[in-house]
Amino acid sequence: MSPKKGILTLSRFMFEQEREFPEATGEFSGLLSDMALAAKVVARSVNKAGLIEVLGFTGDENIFGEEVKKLDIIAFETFIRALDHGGHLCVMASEESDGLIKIPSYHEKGKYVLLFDPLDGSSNIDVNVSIGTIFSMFRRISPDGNDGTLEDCLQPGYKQVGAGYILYGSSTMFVYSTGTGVHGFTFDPSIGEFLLSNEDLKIPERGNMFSMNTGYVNRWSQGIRKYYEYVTTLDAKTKRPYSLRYIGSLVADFHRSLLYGGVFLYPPDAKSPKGKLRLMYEANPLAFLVEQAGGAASDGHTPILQKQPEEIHERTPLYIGSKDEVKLIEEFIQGKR
Ligand code: AHM
Ligand code: MG
Repeated sequence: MSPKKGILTLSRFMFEQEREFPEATGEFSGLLSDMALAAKVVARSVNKAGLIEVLGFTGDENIFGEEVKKLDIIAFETFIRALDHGGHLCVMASEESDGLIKIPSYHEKGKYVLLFDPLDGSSNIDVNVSIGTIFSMFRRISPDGNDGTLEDCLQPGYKQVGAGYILYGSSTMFVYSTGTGVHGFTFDPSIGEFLLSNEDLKIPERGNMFSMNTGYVNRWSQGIRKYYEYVTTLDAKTKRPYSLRYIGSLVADFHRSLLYGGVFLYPPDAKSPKGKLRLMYEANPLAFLVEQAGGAASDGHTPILQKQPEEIHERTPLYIGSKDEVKLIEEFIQGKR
């Protein structure tokens, strides 16, 4: 944090950024503020996750006579409740919902589109390991005033006007970009505010950490296996072997790569020929952030942000992190090494 600026809350930071753009209407900051409010509510539930069994199982009633829901459903509903009435959005889509999520008829329709994964890292939810929310925002292309459409949602990643994630870890962080750098805020529960902790994050161009599920090695293509062999071979000059770090929560693995450099890989494999991760609300928003931070994201052949989506829940291979590492992986995949 810049010492000149002192303590800055997320809302104050957005306000100051907006002042630099006289044409800004404040609508976008309004949307991000709603997002931050939902993040606080979800963080509160995540912090109580271990008590779900104490207070009642899913589908049961807890001691207060309320139905106990799974955390990912709580997160999904919380984001919708925080975002559907602000007048900023015309439509939403999410990993938790098959079709488009409409804004109720009695609420005003805004000019933005939101795609989100409310609680990513499902295998870590019940075991007290970091999980996250990921979000992507576009400007609508359909006429103002009406419901948003599928075309509004299916825009290529380079058209995002904002993206970010919330990391529910040892502390809760809100990291976002609106195209003017990547900024990170850490939640201080004692005052209920996100405070600027990482201004204008830049990812190192190289890194000697890699992050992938090496348990699947026998399902990978030859190119990916060769890359794995490369990073585990001893060579002091290129700082090999690399260190393996894999949490199994995309937001947490990405966050570490952003701060320390290195690369996260989720390749296609014999079981998931298109990879596992979703283009619209996992790969695209993180690709937007990493490029803003000076890094790169690719599917092995094409930059993630250049991919033309065909469906909301489309999957993509993902290689994301330090620029030089992503380039190296592309060379292995394309048989140039
Ligand atoms: P989810 O949407 O069901 O939570 O799956 C996505 C998660 C990512 O957070 C993570 O990178 C990946 O799945 C881990 O998958 P795997 O267990 O196959 O390594
Ligand atoms: Mg997910």
